Amino acid sequence: RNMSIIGVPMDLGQSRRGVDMGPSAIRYAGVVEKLERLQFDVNDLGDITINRPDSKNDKQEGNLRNLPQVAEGNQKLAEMVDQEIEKDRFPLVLGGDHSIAIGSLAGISKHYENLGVIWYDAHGDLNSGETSPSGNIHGMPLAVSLGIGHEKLTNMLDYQPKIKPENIVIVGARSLDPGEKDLIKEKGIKVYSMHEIDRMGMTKVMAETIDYLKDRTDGVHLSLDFDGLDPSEAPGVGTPVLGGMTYRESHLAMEMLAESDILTSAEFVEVNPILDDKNKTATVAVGLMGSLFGEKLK
Ligand code: DIR
Ligand code: MN
Ligand code: MN
Ligand code: MN
Repeated sequence: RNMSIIGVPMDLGQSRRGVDMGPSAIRYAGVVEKLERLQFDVNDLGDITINRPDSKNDKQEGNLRNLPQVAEGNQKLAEMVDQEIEKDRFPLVLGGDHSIAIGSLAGISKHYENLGVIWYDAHGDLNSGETSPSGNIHGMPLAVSLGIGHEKLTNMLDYQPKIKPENIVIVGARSLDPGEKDLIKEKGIKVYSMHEIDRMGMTKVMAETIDYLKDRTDGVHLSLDFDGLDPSEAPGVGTPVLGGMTYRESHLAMEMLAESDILTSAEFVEVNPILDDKNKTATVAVGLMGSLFGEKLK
């Protein structure tokens, strides 16, 4: 199988420096070697250039920090992802903060009638300028992909919405803002919070997720935010939340996805080597990619 790696050194969707070095940290942890050992034809396309704002013009344009630069970076990513799918290559996107899901989904979703999305995250990322407590765009990409938010983001590649609410499954949520909870209710978005993971176990959560998406979608994107994992096992993240999914639960989830063979694209985001413990989080990332791409099956 053919795979293209795209690095996105984006840190403008949130407030802590260092997450722009996520792609380097994941490469350093051996992502290319791992995937080649799994018999992928890997093309590492390097990093997209992210232009930084020249002055401290924060929170311009309706509570959206760094909107022009975030939009520009995501536009480039969307075009690149689109091209790789066109060439029949599996896009593997390395973040960067989670705002880059805006570009990934814009590029991917053109190719599917009913794209499914698994949002593996402590957060819902369902805010807009109106509901966001922070003004950080990394808390908004799922809403943007539903067509909710600033039109510079929602209308990327000139179509919207990118995804339908019934094709989303959020896994691992434990920190949702009031506006996000309202939107989840209003749209009937499927959420397995930590409560359900504790009660049902990860096996049942993933089995249900896969069953649910298999029937209704024609492609599935995995968007994995490392703060979905417990900070004791993935400390290198900008917004850690206690009580997350374990290393083992996460491997199990990836292995079940590998067995199901439903994935058509993936992104791994929010690895921040500056906040990490000896590149532990990037190392976990490469381990999880091994499981996701069939290490156990080969
Ligand atoms: C919070 C944090 N809900 C916000 N979001 C994060 O700023 O909108 N998402 N950290 O991953
Ligand atoms: Mn195309
Ligand atoms: Mn996120
Ligand atoms: Mn998160």
